[in-house]
Amino acid sequence: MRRINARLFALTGLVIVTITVLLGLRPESGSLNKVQSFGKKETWTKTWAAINPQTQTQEPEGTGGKTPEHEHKDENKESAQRYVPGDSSKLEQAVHRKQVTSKAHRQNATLLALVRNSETYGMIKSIKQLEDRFNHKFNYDWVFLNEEPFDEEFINETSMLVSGTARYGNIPKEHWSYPDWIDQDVAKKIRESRVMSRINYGSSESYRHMCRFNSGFFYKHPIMDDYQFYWRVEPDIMYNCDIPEDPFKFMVDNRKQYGFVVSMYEAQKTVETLWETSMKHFNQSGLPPADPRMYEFIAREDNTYNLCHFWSNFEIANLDFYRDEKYERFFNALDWAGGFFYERWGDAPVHTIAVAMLLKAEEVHVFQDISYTHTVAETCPLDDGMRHERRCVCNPHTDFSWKSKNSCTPRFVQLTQKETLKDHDRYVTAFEQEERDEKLRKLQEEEKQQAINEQRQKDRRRKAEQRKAQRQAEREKKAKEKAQAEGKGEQKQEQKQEQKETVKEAENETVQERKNEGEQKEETDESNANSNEDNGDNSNQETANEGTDNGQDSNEDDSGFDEITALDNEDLLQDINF
Ligand SMILES: Nc1nc2c(ncn2[C@@H]2O[C@H](COP(=O)(O)OP(=O)(O)O)[C@@H](O)[C@H]2O)c(=O)[nH]1
Ligand SMILES: [Mg+2]
Repeated sequence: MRRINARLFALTGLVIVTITVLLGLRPESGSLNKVQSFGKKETWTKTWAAINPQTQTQEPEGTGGKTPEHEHKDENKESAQRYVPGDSSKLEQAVHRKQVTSKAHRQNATLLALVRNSETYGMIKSIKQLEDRFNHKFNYDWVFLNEEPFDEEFINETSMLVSGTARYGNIPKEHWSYPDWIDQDVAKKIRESRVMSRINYGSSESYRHMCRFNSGFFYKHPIMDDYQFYWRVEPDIMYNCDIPEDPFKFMVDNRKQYGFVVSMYEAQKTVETLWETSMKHFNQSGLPPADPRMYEFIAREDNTYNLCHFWSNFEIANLDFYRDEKYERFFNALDWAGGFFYERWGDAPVHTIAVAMLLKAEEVHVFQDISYTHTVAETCPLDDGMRHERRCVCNPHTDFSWKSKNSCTPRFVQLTQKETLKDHDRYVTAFEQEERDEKLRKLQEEEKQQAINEQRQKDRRRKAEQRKAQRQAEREKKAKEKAQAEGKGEQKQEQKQEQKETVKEAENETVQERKNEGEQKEETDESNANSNEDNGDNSNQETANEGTDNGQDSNEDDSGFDEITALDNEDLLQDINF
């Protein structure tokens, strides 16, 4: 009977989910993201009390608040959550035990990578970075997980580089497949839709399994039972500074549950109904935000999701946070809603919403002294002393955390600064000072360039005036001399001939003058180009701007030149007096 009930509810749920998803794909579905949700700051408790009764149990009757996933779990508790020792061995493919040489005291922690065989050489780059910068002093274990068996090449290449024991785990099928309530045809159609084709990984099936695994299963792998903290590592990442202190120890000593280095905004289209689903779950479970500051970190004024998330490709966290029933129920609610397959929910926003709802600000840490690079983002300490001391090879001017408009870290720091960041003021002050310096430098450069241009224009006008006066004097002198030499009774025909010659001469002069001006301009352009080159590679933008400025200047100069020569010709013709 219970089974029939469960199937019936699963079927009803499936219909609801399918309708929701299809609605979610319509353009006006943005409103779905707006939910009746928790209020903020001082008012959130009130709001919570007010809205809670209205949003009570919308889950199928008779489940006692449990989703079919819970039912499934109850029936197969052992297989779904934990593996009996006999089975565990199948999931640990290989172990390369290393002699621990470090005398440093280690925490109960491991470095963890979910990785494919095809990423072997990206993975060893990451291992080398972390070993050189950190782990050679501590010899923490490495755990590698894969839904396919690791090949010999992967095991050989990676085990050679790690200083701690290397463990290779296979992911059980149940953790990397479709739950039975997901309509795979619908999921496929969504993946193949135009909307998804425009989203990063929107059409990928394996990416969805990966995100679901990282959201609700990585901590359930039997190998992970041996540890309390993990540090997530991906292939092809970089650590650009030494890490002299043990971040695991920092987490333990300071009672931190979750640590990150980068936070940023998620693509809205990947999480159309994630917020709504999450808030509904927390409302129904009677779980208001544990800390209004953390809620505010991810919520807009109107209680919708602001899309901020901790970038989970780096995270150091306490596995007990995920093993807790509160997180487990949250994940089950999301999994039941189907958004890992019907949308493209990432594990990063899933972890972030859980952290922001269930932890206090004091339990979350931003590692600002770790310089980390992954694809589009690189963090770099702004403090010169720290960078030099830690032999950093990163550029503080392009630090993602404080320089990118896509970074949520300043928001996190503003909301939680005193508790989470001792030297916040120093970072912010340095950042603001740098911005001011940059503006001032640009302004001064513009002023200098303007003064140079004005002076050049003045010089050119002065020289043109001088030349004009000189020519006028010469013409007068010639005319006088001629008049004296030939007397008054000269033939008119001769006079005309002479006048023609004078005009020709004047024209030649004008051509010559244009040529001179052209040469001068070339010289100026050349000298500008040289001075741009002197500014170095970083000034591309400025160089482009300067180029435009020069273009304008030279146009102005040309028009000045034409004006002057036109004036000359007019004077000349008047002088000639046909
Ligand atoms: N074993 C396995 N690992 C995967 C798969 N897809 C992604 N990963 C791993 O999951 C992590 C995130 O994937 P990645 O492609 O880097 O996604 P991105 O960081 O969001 O661009 C990386 O450590 C990948 O190696 C997969 O299909 N199988
Ligand atoms: Mg990656």
